Amino acid sequence: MILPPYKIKVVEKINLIPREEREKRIREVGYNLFFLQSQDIYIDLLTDSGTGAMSDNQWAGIMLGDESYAGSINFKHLEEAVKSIMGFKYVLPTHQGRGAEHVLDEILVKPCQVVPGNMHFDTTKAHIINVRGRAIDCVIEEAYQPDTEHPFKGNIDISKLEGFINKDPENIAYVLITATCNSGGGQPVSLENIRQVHEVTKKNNIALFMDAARFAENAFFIKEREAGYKDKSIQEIVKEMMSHMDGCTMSAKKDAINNIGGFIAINDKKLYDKLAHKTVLFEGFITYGGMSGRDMEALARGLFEGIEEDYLRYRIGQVRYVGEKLSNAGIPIMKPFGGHAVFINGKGFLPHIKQENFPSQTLCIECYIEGGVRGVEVGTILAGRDQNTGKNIYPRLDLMRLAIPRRVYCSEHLDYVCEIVVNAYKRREKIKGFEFDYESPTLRHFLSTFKRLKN
Ligand code: P71
Repeated sequence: MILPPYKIKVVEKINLIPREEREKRIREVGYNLFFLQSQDIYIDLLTDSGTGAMSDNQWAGIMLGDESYAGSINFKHLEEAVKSIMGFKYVLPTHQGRGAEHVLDEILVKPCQVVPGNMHFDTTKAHIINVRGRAIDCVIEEAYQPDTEHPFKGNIDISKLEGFINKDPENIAYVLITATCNSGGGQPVSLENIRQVHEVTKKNNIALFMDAARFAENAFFIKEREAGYKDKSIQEIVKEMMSHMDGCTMSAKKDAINNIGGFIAINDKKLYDKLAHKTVLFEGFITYGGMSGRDMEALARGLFEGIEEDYLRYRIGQVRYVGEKLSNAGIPIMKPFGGHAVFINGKGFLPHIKQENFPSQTLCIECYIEGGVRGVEVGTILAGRDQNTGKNIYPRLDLMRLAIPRRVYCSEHLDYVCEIVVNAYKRREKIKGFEFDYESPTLRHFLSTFKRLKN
């Protein structure tokens, strides 16, 4: 048994509303789980982003917020934390991860340029497209096979990457490694792969960045799974990962266990000056970037807590616990289990529902009705339409994600979640799919609504 390395000091009441009420609420919001009120949800596994429980140490830091417009001491603490943990020279704060993406892409991506990566997250891709670039996924083939066991399904396929680069090296804006790879199921990237990607980018004089939202969970997997890293500390592994990067973007709402925040960290002073200008324009002055002083203090402290090995072992252990329980009950899930979430294969769970009728969204709706559990679709709705043809994209992975917030739920909560999924599985043959009632034009999972099919 892995023991939790913390105890509970503050609690938040949760409540399970009756089934008829849940059926009514979800119908009223057009079967879009983003539109539910949080009081209508019992266990919320929509995201692990900004939903973690802060420590007493972080809350104490909140009281030390220095809200000066310029020169806040909390920014100094944030800068020191990033420098000491990741080893980069310059830090620019942003309001959250997509703020960092916006600032970086405004400078690095010219129209028609390409950003290859393992598998870009949807906001990352949307920001590349926003500046008229192209986001290309070069993840290894195993990433698309839900049942194949591979220790580093987030790895980049080096020959695919070289293929793109060799076509027109001048047209590559930069290469991005997302660690862990969220869209691929929270799967890690190995240090060997990071080194190989770096060799390719160095040879071609291309910048290499990391989307570091879950960098600490990635480092934990390297320690566990990669030869030669068993006896290294998480801190040492993180330093080695980042030593291959020109910089990173970070959504601090994940591995920094903060409720809001983000940053860009880089080594190059000239690039820093350009990015600083855009930061002021879009996010705020360079010593706050859209965060309050107290947020920056909690973030600086959370970064250190997020790389503690006993915390990571327990956290990733919780995800594994849910994964194993569901798998043992015969539920089709992505393997190996990710760092922050368990991904259920919607097409495998509801094989009678066509992909155009959103099997994974249907599964999310049914788990809410069954027990007030909220997950999120990472499938056809999220994938949207092709930029050129306007046709629906049918992704090879059509999944329901159960993201586990950090330090929030106990084993009993997780047992309950598994019970609810299994109950839905038992009545799966009677479950009907959905179609759009309103289709939102971009990032359509947020704002679209749905109708249930009659037959
Ligand atoms: C996640 C999120 C947040 C989210 C996004 C869309 C719908 C629901 C929840 C955000 C990420 C991420 C990676 C790898 C950048 C961002 C953007 N993930 N990179 O997984 O996972 O960061 O949310 O702070 O702007 O639930 P941001």
